[in-house]
Amino acid sequence: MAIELTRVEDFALITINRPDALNALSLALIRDLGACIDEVAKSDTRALIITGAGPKAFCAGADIKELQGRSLMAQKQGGEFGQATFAKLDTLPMPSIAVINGYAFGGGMELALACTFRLATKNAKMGTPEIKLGLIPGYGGTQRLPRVVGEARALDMVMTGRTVDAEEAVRIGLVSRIVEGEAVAAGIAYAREFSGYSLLVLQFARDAVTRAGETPLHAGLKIEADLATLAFQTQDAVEGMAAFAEKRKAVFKDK
Ligand code: CO8
Repeated sequence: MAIELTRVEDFALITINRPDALNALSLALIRDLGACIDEVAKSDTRALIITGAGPKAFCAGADIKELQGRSLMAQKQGGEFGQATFAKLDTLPMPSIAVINGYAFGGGMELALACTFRLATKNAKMGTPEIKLGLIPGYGGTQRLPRVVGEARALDMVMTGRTVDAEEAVRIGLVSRIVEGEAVAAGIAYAREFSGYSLLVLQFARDAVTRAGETPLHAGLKIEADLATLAFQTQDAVEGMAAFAEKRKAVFKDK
């Protein structure tokens, strides 16, 4: 299979496994990726980690050879299908982490951008090189990239197609951290930093923050007030505050 879904401890792991083509995304692979994300959504795992097989690539983007010669209609449908598949990550009940372990170009960068968190190994190289092919990003990149790094940097990346290394990526906020060692182990170590918290409240936090990039301030403050009030009403909030008062570790139940 060009895509593998496994479980490691409390976490789901999706590995894009097509290293001969630098894990490029064929349509069939995107379909299988969507099915894997649906399965993860129904599981009791605490986070989803996505990474690429082999030593060179997270994912080198859409399969360029497959794109060649497609009809306009097929291309439009393919783009919308890719967008919809990656958008499943926006509403996944658990946080998602892209561990960018090498090249993340085009659709690969867009997949990483759709994840809640992005980590980069030292050798990671990222970018949106579609312009060099006479294309523009089509799996959400023109919309998610400016929300993550700002309009000026997004225009710079999209219109020059240049490559960003791990150091620059962390500096401009494209990734949260550079990680050492083996990619999956690094993803798990990061997931452990939040996996003991309430999944419900983690969702409220993610949703409130991600809305900030797309909502006028006053509407965003209303969303924050509503989600903060919802969080306050959870049993996990009762437990968290009681645990603080009683000087013990909170035990959250996602309720
Ligand atoms: N698609 C298909 N095959 C690929 C891709 C790709 N994106 N990337 C690499 N490969 C293949 C190569 O063809 C090669 O195969 P083969 O051995 O059969 O010739 C193999 O992977 C290894 O690649 P290289 O020999 O090129 O490896 P290098 O280490 O020399 O170079 C690079 C690595 C720099 C990553 C180089 O492979 C490269 O530039 N790849 C293309 C990157 C790119 O342009 N990505 C963007 C693709 S377009 C896209 O993602 C648009 C998404 C939105 C679509 C919207 C539809 C509406």
